[in-house]
Amino acid sequence: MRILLSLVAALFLAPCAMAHEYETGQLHIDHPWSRATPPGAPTGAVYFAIHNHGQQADRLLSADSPVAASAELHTTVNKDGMMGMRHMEQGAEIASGTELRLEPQGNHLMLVGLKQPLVAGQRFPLTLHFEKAGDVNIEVAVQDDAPDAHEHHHQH
Ligand SMILES: [Cu+2]
Repeated sequence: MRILLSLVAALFLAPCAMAHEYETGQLHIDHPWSRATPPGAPTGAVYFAIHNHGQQADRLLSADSPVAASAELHTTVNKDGMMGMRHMEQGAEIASGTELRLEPQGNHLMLVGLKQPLVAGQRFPLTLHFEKAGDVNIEVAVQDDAPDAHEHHHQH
């Protein structure tokens, strides 16, 4: 029950449109955001950081969102000078005391088969599936540009 309550509290105590975060059990999810997409774009990407401040490792297994046919965890790889993306089929482990960062040019959650354009200023729901923490519902803020990495930790 405490997990549910703290999640609800995080939703209502985040009045700032540019910065929001979620606390669920051992995991802290910082500012999920997505870049706006042009009409007809087939894919989008979601970025956020997950910090595990618990004693046990957890694993982000998969995700889904009503705005896309599927959501895949991708890592960016440089193969012979060609940038490519690889689907992390086993998900990504978040060891105790570490952070999993999804950010431009790095790991990201790819929205495949976008059903609607992602419009700056709007939000859309996303469900993260964790091995231990279970399903966590978050909202992704759509932005024109990347949030200032230094500022958004302190905005409230
Ligand atoms: Cu990708």
